[in-house]
Amino acid sequence: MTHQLHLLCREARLTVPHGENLLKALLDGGIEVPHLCWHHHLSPSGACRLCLVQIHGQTGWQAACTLKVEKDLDLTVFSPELEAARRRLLLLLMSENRAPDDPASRNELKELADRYGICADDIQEMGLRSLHSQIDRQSDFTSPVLDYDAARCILCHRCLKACAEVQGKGVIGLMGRGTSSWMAAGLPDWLRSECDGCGECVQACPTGALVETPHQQTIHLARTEKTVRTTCGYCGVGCQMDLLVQDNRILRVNGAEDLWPNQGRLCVKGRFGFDFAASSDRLTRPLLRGRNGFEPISWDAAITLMADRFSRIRQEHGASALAAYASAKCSNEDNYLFQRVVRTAFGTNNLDYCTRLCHASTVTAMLKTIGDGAGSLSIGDFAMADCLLVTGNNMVETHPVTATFLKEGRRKGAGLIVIDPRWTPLAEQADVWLQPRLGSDVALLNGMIQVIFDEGLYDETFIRNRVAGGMEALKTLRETVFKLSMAEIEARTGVHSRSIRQAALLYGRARRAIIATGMGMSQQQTGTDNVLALIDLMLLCGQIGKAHAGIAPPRGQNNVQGATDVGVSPLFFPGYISVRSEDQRRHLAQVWNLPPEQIPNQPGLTTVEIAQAIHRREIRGLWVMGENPMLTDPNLTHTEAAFQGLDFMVVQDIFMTETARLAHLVLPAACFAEKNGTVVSSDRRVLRLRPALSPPGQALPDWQIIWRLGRAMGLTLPDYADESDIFDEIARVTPIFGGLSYPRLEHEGLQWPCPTPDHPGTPTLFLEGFNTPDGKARMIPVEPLPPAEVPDETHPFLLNTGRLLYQYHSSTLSRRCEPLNAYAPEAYMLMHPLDAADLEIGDGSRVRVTSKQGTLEVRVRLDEGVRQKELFIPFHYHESPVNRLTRDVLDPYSKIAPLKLTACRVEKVPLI
Ligand SMILES: Nc1nc2c(c(=O)[nH]1)N[C@H]1C(S)=C(S)[C@@H](COP(=O)(O)OP(=O)(O)OC[C@H]3O[C@@H](n4cnc5c(=O)[nH]c(N)nc54)[C@H](O)[C@@H]3O)O[C@H]1N2
Ligand SMILES: Nc1nc2c(c(=O)[nH]1)N[C@H]1C(S)=C(S)[C@@H](COP(=O)(O)OP(=O)(O)OC[C@H]3O[C@@H](n4cnc5c(=O)[nH]c(N)nc54)[C@H](O)[C@@H]3O)O[C@H]1N2
Ligand code: SF4
Ligand code: SF4
Ligand SMILES: [Mo]
Repeated sequence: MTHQLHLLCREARLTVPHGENLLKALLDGGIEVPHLCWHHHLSPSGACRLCLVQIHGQTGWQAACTLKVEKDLDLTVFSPELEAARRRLLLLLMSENRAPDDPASRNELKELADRYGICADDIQEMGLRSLHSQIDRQSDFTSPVLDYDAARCILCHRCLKACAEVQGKGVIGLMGRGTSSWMAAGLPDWLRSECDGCGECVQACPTGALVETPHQQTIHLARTEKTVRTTCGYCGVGCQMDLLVQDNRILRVNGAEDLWPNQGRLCVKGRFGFDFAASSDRLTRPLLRGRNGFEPISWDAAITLMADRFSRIRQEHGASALAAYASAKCSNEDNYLFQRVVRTAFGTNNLDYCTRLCHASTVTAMLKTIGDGAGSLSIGDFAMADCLLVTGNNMVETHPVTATFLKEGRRKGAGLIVIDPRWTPLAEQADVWLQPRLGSDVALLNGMIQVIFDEGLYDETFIRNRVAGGMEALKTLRETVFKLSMAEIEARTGVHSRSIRQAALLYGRARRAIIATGMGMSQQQTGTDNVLALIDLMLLCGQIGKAHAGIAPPRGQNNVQGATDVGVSPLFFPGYISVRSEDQRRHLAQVWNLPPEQIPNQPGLTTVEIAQAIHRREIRGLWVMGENPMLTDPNLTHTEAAFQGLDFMVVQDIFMTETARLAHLVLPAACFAEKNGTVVSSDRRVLRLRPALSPPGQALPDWQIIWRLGRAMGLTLPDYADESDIFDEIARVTPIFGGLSYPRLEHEGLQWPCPTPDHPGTPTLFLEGFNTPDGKARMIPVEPLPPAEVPDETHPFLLNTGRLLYQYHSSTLSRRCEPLNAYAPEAYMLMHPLDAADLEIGDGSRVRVTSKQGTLEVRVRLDEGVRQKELFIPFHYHESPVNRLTRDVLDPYSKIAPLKLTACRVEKVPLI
């Protein structure tokens, strides 16, 4: 239903949907109604009253932002009286504003004052200034990332609402009373509050009362060179952002309003984690390792050397003696060209990347059951579902912007189940937090499935219509899950059956439930089984194949989704087509202009298998683009020995990493902010990267390095004019990208599959059928295996590893950003206070942690959020390299390593 707004003052008419906010309707209709406290992402407060309107037939004036359009209205927005009232209100607000102009921040109040021709004398005449200067409103300059200057604050409440309503944090409150009140982040100050530094409040502030601390003194809006819209270079949420550039440096980042996937929201890394790009540590020239360390060489010499050495290894030992790691930090264009060159110049499918240590088991289980390994839904669905099950995923810290949508859903009443052996910030908000023993998820999930059977909560129609085998499959599942009694499940998981039941009922009774599954589930020796059990639960309850329901494995790196989409895989060509497909091999050969035989058609080795094959001297040459396995691969001592034995190793990175130090040749690449290209987010959205900076020194965009090598190794690669040419080639050989092109992605991303130029993209997968040959899903029942790693007398603890909000993987980027380090400067190990008491270890003391694989030292943090006899260490810190401890035995199906489960002992380090 729509209504008519008749603006008597303008002789204008607007047609407006029923229930629309009146101010928004007027603004959308091009009527420039003055306003300060209102923002279309926030609930209206009517605090500034500048948007006063007169509605005919009603007495008095009303703030348009507080009204909904529920019938046709005749109204006046501009009249001499209304304008005079606005001017008075502005004078009052200006009189509270005592700070000088700030060249670094936009000031909407000042802009309005200018519009109304208000000058300093006018304010003086009000006689209010002296009164306000006596009021004690407290500023706060303690946060590492923001300053609050009370003298600029007009109490519009936008920051408070942004923190509470958009980010779901509720850190900011109002202190004091009346005109002497001010905004504060808890007690005693911003630094020691719950604020996590996301900066949403800064972005919302209309007057510059809240500003970013970093670079505040340098930014000069009038001197800003450009603002560049691009995609965040950290995690797989894919936030759209505007980089403000001055003197070839990024000085500020804002979320791009009204675009998916983030709708203007950012987290602390996206907003404050950019200084690495300008770091003086950046690699600027190709470097060759000689007797006296690394020496600079020319690009031509570097490429010739690389081509010669890799070609020689291939001639002497065969194509399978070469291998390559691609990068989820690089664009689709980089990765596509990388796999093309590795397949055709190296001649091998020994081609993998960090996804193998990440969601490999999730993807394997999803491919087996529903035929597609990508998230089935869109990020906005987290705010639309009525039940959210988050398992093995610390979403608030690792996908912070996705978590804001989840919290929005929660505020609308969605149930929340969290499954994690360790406390996470989301556990606090959950209806049920199940805290199973590390590695006991199959038993736990089978317990939940038992409850669904007992209560008859399964979706028979869905099972009959959409699951292969129908009711027979249901029977098999029932037989399998009931093999263990609930008492045995309690004993294995350490979770009370009452909680298992509560969680199962919440999920089983939901109308639209979403599962988010993360590393706790996938990085296990039984990773594939874990996710199979989870999918059994989902299929049993029919919670996929409809809107606002399904499974979302929040993808990790900024382009981990895209890298496999475009063919970085030992198993798949671009578009998830098997390397054994002769049809696709022929099609690729035609596009790549070479004989089909030049494209290898046998599966290659995976990441950890490659390291193991290097150890056996079966692989002798390795090209690493944008990965740092010397901190991130399991069992580092083994990996290190392997890499040291290589005949030739090239590392292409933006910094001299732990891995680069072992290389023969190090190549300098451009970083995300210096690149043109595309990436794919967790929800299959193909998004643009745009260059904001020029690369330092001789550093080059990755694809150009790859192209040069390919040519030097004898390939006839096209003379791509730019990245969009490469993208067009990707679209030709990748059916799910078939309808995409740079012009279509210019404004906003599109979600694959998008097979034709007129296809609108696909927000929800499987509405019609699954990606299996018969369109039906497979239920694959699993029984819990006996744990492969059990604590014993010598190694009585189980170690869990993972992430912190402020650091990112091997921290090559995040530790070069001061604001992030200010929050998380050093490594620590979480240990239960009772375990610490047994070992007489105090909070903050240093300990040595030893597994069968290796040892490290770290400081202890006592924490009741871990179970007794379990430990947690983040893997971001090279001083305490967790992967010295972890194992490299593999899940047989996905080849993932059990990074979340290592038996260890803990000893006090004697004080010297
Ligand atoms: N700040 C930050 N954000 C990141 C990253 C980063 O390095 N820093 N990395 C990105 C990448 S690549 C990825 S893959 C994602 C990963 O994001 P997440 O999946 O959230 O990754 P983790 O923190 O490694 O592990 C998640 C949780 O699994 C739990 N867990 C451990 N063992 C078990 C178990 O046996 N069962 C269950 N149910 N849970 C268990 C851990 O306690 C932990 O809370 O994050 C991305 N985002
Ligand atoms: N113990 C333990 N180990 C883990 C995990 C865990 O939870 N626990 N998680 C695993 C997971 S999920 C993942 S994804 C992996 C991550 O493992 P990695 O991918 O090895 O981790 P990063 O530190 O992100 O490495 C990326 C590298 O790319 C470089 N880089 C950044 N941008 C560019 C660019 O544009 N071009 C080039 N050429 N280089 C660039 C960075 O400097 C950095 O050296 O770690 C895994 N290892
Ligand atoms: S920075 Fe983020 S968490 Fe901190 S007060 Fe502002 S909105 Fe809230
Ligand atoms: S949530 Fe991820 S993509 Fe978004 S700003 Fe944070 S790190 Fe960047
Ligand atoms: Mo990852």
